Amino acid sequence: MAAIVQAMTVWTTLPGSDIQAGYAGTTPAVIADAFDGVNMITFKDPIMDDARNRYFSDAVIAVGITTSFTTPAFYNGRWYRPGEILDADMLFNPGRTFTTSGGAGIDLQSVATHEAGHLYGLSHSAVRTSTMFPILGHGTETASLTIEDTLQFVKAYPGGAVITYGNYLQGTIEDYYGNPVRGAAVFAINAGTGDTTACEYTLSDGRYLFLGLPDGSYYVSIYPLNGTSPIGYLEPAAINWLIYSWGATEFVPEFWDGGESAFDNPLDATAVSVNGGATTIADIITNIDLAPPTIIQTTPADNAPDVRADGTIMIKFSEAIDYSTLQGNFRLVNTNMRR
Ligand SMILES: [Ca+2]
Ligand SMILES: [Ca+2]
Ligand SMILES: [Ca+2]
Ligand SMILES: [Zn+2]
Repeated sequence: MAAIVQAMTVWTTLPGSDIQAGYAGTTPAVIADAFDGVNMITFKDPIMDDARNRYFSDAVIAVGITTSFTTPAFYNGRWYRPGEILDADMLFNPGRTFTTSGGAGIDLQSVATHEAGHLYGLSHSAVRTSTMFPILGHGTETASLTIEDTLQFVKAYPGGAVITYGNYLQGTIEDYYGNPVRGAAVFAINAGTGDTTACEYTLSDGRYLFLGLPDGSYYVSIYPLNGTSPIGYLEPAAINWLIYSWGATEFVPEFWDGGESAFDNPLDATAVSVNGGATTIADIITNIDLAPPTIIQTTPADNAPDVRADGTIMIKFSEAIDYSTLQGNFRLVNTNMRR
């Protein structure tokens, strides 16, 4: 109980945030109902029990599930705004072993702190050291919060002082044609240490906002959620429903530099100064991708004989491709016509 309570309150006691949460007691209910208005934390929900119904895989340690509507909705006697949370439940996998003492098992408070972030509405972060990174860190690493976690929470539940006096680092990510680049991961990298301090994702209009970054100099970089190693294998589905619904956007990763254009050197980086509650702007125009995708592997191999015309052909490219461009550019040649 102490570990769970600590996991819930480590967030709500963050300086600058304005939200209250409290323990309301135990319940005889077993099923975590997403619409019962009870924010339940359970180790017994049979839906998580791999041995019985395998609704969740063995790999799942716990889930934090929030219920909200995507459009304004009247429910249970009141209106809810889109995205407003009306129910939040935390379900631990009954098939896993947890510990609060460093013994055998998974550190309960570390898992609960991550899931508590979800209960408060936070998405997964692309900052690998953060508690909200989707993959559990070692030992008790995620029982405490990083600057990234703190910033995300305070931005979600800001006290008036943060809104009035906090640092703003913001901008728009657009392509060469002025179209917004949605769901791009934007990183604020400490120019002194090279460490990634924080991450945001661009909204549907291509805008991003870091609120309350500590004073300092930062590089701003963008990276697509393309499931590759530099982005921690993250894809839009791993972040949140909204970004997933927009789909992944492919673009060339780059830094903000003083002369931003669609043709700059993606490695040119200019640090921006963030301090004194001022608003710092860093707009990025994504670069025209001049490197075409190349074929790295085909199955069957090129020029392989006796390939079945109704078999599966697999082609692996060096990067994501526009599927429609394959039409008319791919054919099987029958070099050995026989009847
Ligand atoms: Ca519930
Ligand atoms: Ca640039
Ligand atoms: Ca550029
Ligand atoms: Zn998670």
